[in-house]
Formats: sequence, structure tokens, C-alpha cells
Amino acid sequence: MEISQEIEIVDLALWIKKEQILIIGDLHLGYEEYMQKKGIFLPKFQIQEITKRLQKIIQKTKPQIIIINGDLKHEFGKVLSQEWEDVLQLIDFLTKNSKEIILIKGNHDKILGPIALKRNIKVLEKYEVDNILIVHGDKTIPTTKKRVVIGHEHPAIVLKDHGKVEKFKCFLKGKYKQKELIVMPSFNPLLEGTDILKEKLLSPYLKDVSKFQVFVVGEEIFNFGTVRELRQ
Ligand SMILES: [Mn+2]
Repeated sequence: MEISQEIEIVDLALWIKKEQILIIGDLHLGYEEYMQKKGIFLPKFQIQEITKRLQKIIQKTKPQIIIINGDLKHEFGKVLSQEWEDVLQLIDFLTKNSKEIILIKGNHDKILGPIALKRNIKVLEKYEVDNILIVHGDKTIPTTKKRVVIGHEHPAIVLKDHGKVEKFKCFLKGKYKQKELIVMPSFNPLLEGTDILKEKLLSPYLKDVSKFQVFVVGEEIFNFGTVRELRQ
């Protein structure tokens, strides 16, 4: 589904047709290990699931460039070798499937340098293409571009259907100052996200989202109207 002119939602990714750029965000690899240290045990399946899901998206789009819009890794610091392997495995998979990979720095990506060096990929604060700025969204960045794509927020929405309550990841589209703002969900299956109807929002790009349009990611993409309509 087209969310903005020439920008399409493909599952949990954004696809800029004209430039053949695929954007994914907030992978938070190593999240299980992080939770494990806190005493919460999660099955270790995210890398397989992420790769499988990405494969389908890549088959559909065949991108030239893949942009990871921040928070590739959940926690750096004393990184276990297994976690490094996951990160490198994912990067190798993406390298095989595109001409160029760009990592945009997120607030969790403190030491991406060694990975970038090891695999010869670019790490940037932001990426600009056509009239679009792509940035993680933990801080605002000045731009002359008319459209801004961010991650960081992990937007999701809780829907009730016949007494069943389920959380769905979603995209948001609204305004930031005079610009169009698109917010992407997290690509990590373990991170369901922030309920945008109830929870406090994180990104300085987001103040009042009541006029934002909600695009729910299910089997297909569904346009659910505005946040305000959903609150009623
Ligand atoms: Mn973040």
C-alpha cells in the first residue's frame, strides 16, 4: 500500500520505488540476551524469523540499497560472540541481496564502527534522497527535505475483536512542522511496540499524534484512519 507518493509499505518495511531503496528499522538484535540478563527467558528465534520475513520482502522488491534506520543491535558493550554472529549474519544476508547497505545510527547503536569496518558498510547520522530525510528519530535533525521517515518509536495499536485483544504493529503518517512525517514500526518480532493510543510517546518528532493516520500491519496493510477516530 502506498503511504506517501512513491513510498510503499511492504510488510514492516518501506519501499521507495523510484530509487529502489528498502528501509527497515529497529531490529534490536540481541534483545533475548538482554532480557535473559534481567532474568526473563525468551526463545532464541529472532534472527531466523527476521531473515525469513526479510527474504519475502526482498523477493518482492529487489532493492539496490537497503537502509537500516537505527537500533540494529539492542545493547552493545560486553557483547557475546553469539550476538556478534547474529549481527554479521544479518548483514551478510543483506549484502547478498543488495548493492549497498547503509546503517543509520540509533540511540542503541553506540559502537557500530567495528561492524561497519569488518563488513565495509556505511554508518551515517542521516540519509537524504529526493525530497526525503531518513533518520532514526531519537533527536530531531534540521533538513530542507519535505518528508521525514523515522523509527525509534515502535508504534503499535491494540485492537479488540470479539473479545480477543491483540497488538499490531503500525505505521503512522502525519505532520512535523511543515513536513510530512512517516513513523516506521520495529522489525523485531519480540518487540511488539508502544500502544500509540495509550502510552507516552518517545520521539521529539511526535507531540500530538491525534491527526496522524494509522496503517496497521497484518496479513495485509490496513488504513485505520486517524488516531483521534480510533480513540473514540
Ligand atoms: Mn531507538
